[in-house]
Amino acid sequence: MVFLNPQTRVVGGGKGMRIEVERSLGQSAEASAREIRALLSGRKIYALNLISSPGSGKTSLIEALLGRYAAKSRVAVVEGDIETDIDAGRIRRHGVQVRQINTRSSCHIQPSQLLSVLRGMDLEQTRLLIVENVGNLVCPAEIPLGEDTRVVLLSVTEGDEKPLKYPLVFKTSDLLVITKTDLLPYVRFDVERVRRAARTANPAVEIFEVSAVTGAGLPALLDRIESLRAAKNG
Ligand SMILES: Nc1nc2c(ncn2[C@@H]2O[C@H](COP(=O)(O)OP(=O)(O)O)[C@@H](O)[C@H]2O)c(=O)[nH]1
Ligand SMILES: [Mg+2]
Repeated sequence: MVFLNPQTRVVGGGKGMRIEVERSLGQSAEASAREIRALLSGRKIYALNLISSPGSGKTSLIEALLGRYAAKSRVAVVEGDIETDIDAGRIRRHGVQVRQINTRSSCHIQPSQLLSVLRGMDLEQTRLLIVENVGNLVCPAEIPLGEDTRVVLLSVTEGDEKPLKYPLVFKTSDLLVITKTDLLPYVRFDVERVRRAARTANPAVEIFEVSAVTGAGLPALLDRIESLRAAKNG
């Protein structure tokens, strides 16, 4: 059986059959991202795209930030997972508007999926949109969703060489959040090595160290998100 990803089509037939990347669908992903950007700008919504491996602490970070966010009616969350609405259920408990996208065979949220979900949401009061992408350090980095700020998370249990092994996501992210710092005493993880590698990939990257368990570093991250949001939309 042949599985085709959504950006692939079969052209020709018989002996001459070949599989070709469908460029126009790639362009349509860009067009959807442009539409998302226009929709967000028109409504004065600032959007974060959270990217990391599965289990790095994306949902926990969103929950910890929501716990400190006074105006919950101003936040909306979109969860991306291959299957289940487990993460959306976790976020819903915090009293914010949330939608779940199940991507099934795709290792990242498609811009068209996000666009269609956003069109069905009540975004009247929303000023901050947090998108949790599918847990993957590779594919989501290749697909802009029209976000204002891309955030890559790396937990201290994943190894400090990851920025060297997966450079694209570190190169294209505006913020790097090193998570689970409460576990630093128990693992070999050289924070300075990660900082150096991340800055080599992207000299402008802003780096935060947080623990969703102890709350360390969360106020600084939240302040920065709020100042970036205000700088865009006032
Ligand atoms: N010790 C510790 N564990 C954490 C922290 N953040 C998340 N976790 C745990 O890491 C696991 C994965 O977290 P989750 O937020 O679901 O990660 P996601 O898959 O990236 O959304 C869960 O067992 C969390 O309880 C943290 O700051 N410290
Ligand atoms: Mg999650």
